[in-house]
Amino acid sequence: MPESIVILTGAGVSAESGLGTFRDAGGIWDQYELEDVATPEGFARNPALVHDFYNTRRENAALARPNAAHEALARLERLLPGRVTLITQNIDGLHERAGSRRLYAMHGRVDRAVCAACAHCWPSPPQLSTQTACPACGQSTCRPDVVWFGEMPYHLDEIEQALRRATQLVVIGTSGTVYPAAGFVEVAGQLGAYTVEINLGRSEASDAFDRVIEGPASEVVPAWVD
Ligand code: BJW
Repeated sequence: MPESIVILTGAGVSAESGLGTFRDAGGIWDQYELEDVATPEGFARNPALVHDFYNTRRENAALARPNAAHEALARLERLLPGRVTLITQNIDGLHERAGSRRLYAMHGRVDRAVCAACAHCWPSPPQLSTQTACPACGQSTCRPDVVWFGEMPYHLDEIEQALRRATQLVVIGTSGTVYPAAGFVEVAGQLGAYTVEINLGRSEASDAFDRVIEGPASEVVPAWVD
């Protein structure tokens, strides 16, 4: 079977670019209630709060730079054409900016907006608000194009295909607590893939992996790639 490497990344891969993780001490969920800012119900209750939250994160993402881990993963894709698929839970766009192209952003992109009325999707202005009009239908029902709890992640069919083909699954910088991504190690492992976790420390999912490499992504990922 030809080698097919699937990589899943989470917030930890962007931590050394200065973007906060969610569940580490002092992380995003220590500052905000996730029910308020990352659910459709929270957005319905207080859209201004949710817009503020994502406007700040959009600005932080735009100011951030890809780090050595993002760059190494883009290099791996160029070294093994057609054999590397990157799945990210991150909305920050740093993998794309590092040069990754075979990429599925399963939780969306903070630099895109979507209209809740007509589903039109377009590059977000720096500040979205309850006044922003959809360029297609004119309604002021815009939201960031990200996936909240209770919503269906993007590209699940393509991701399932990639997991079925995978000979190796490498999971980098994610706590393994949010589904369906948290279940990918079981799916790929049951289908015979060799599974590797790269994380600062052990995660809730570590026991499910064939190999666990502990350390900062910006050091461990380039060492694993090269
Ligand atoms: C480093 C590092 C360094 C730090 N180097 N490492 C029970 C069973 C199954 C499912 C459910 C269930 N109950 C509820 C559900 C569904 C729910 C869910 O999973 N809930 C759980 C909390 C239990 N999931 C959903 O609702 C999803 N949709 C869904 O399931 O649809 C139905 C469906 C059915 C069947 C098939 C498929 C689908 C949608 C989930 C949407 C998540 N959205 C968020 C926010 C939106 C985007 C945004 O604002 O950014 O996505 S939540 C947040 O968590 C964000 C992240 O992408 C996601 C994962 O976080 P991540 O990346 O793992 O970050 P952290 O902070 O948790 O971890 C960071 C890690 O990095 C740590 O381990 C550190 O150690 C490490 N680290 N520095 C290396 N330098």
